[in-house]
Amino acid sequence: MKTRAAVAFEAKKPLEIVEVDLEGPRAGEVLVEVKATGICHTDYYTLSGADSEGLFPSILGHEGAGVVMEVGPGVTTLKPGDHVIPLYTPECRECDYCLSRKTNLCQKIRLTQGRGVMPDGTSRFSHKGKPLYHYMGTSTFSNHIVVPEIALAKIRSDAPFDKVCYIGCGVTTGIGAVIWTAKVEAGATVVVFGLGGIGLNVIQGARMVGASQIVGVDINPGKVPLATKFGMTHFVNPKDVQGDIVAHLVELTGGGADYSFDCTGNVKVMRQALECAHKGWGQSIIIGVAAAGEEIMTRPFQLVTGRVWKGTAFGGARGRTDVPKIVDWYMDGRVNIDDLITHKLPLERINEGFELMHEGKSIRSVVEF
Ligand code: NAD
Ligand code: DAO
Ligand code: ZN
Ligand code: ZN
Repeated sequence: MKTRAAVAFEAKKPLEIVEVDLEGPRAGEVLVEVKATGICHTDYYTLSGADSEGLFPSILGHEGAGVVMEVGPGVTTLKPGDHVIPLYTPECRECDYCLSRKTNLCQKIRLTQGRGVMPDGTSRFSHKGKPLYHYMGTSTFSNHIVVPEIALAKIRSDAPFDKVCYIGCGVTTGIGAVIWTAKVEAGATVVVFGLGGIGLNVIQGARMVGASQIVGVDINPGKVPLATKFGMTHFVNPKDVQGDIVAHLVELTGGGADYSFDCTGNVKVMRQALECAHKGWGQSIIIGVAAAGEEIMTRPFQLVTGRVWKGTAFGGARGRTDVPKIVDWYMDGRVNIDDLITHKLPLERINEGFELMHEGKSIRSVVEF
């Protein structure tokens, strides 16, 4: 079939809206009509060329929601008409990783997904007879996509696509980092570095679990009103701190944070996040994705004295199991997504979404097909 997509023909160049060819689903695969997609910082990171694993030409996008149109042979858990969220972290429920119950990093299709192709090693997308790479197994900047069954979470049919698409990455990553990776408990002190599309969801996760102090740290004070609405109790702009930011945060939290989160992708900030964690028990969770080749650093004594450094992908969520729960939390009014969708754009204006993000003017831009 033909479909419309925003294609990344080259790094550092604007996306081009073109008609592409899409082959139908093969065994274990599903054809989905994407109704809406968010634009995440990670799409920008890949388009910028900073992602050493970025492949071009490709169709980016990994934060979508849509409807199943057709299923390939052997698909048993989905049928045409089902509403779904594509998962860049699939959940096969049978690989060693899934069965371990210790991680959400299902490895069933990891190799081919990383190579920009479907599990059989080929692409379903092409343009003028030349294959286009898939991206993160999702490619939600295309109006239609083919995705493995294990990379689709079935969700309730009354959830609005233009909001719940954000659960495909940002919402789940932020809230999940709090509840599944860090397991923050009621009464805890939390410091969140970076109050963008991820950090604000960390803040709302911390409020959901009853954290007593939620400190937001950002160099852009324009983030304060929304962060406060989402549960931030204290704001620190590193540019306004005289002296050492870590010492300032340790003092503000009465000895250090029980939990800190990096939502910037800056390795210097990651170090600050680790070192402002409480001696003896503080945990610091890296969410931000640093540029290729970057390394984190601290004095080992920081760990010897009990601080714990962790990372999280997709908030530790097992997508097919956990994503439908977050959709329910949104529909029940327990999770606020509406205030984070700051811009809506048609596909033709998708590049404006990247500009808004780059200029710090948006939290989430959502493209509706
Ligand atoms: P964003 O651009 O919306 O937000 C980043 C925020 O960090 C901005 O508000 C910015 O002002 C702030 N910031 C920048 N430098 C800072 C500094 N030195 N100190 C304090 N604040 C600073 O980005 P986002 O969409 O929220 O994504 C955040 C990071 O999370 C990115 O690196 C993204 O790639 C990553 N990410 C990771 C996962 C995962 O599963 N681990 C999932 C999605 C996104
Ligand atoms: O190696 O098994 C694996 C999974 C790697 C992919 C995890 C991606 C999470 C971080 C990227 C940001 C997502 C938008
Ligand atoms: Zn993302
Ligand atoms: Zn698996």
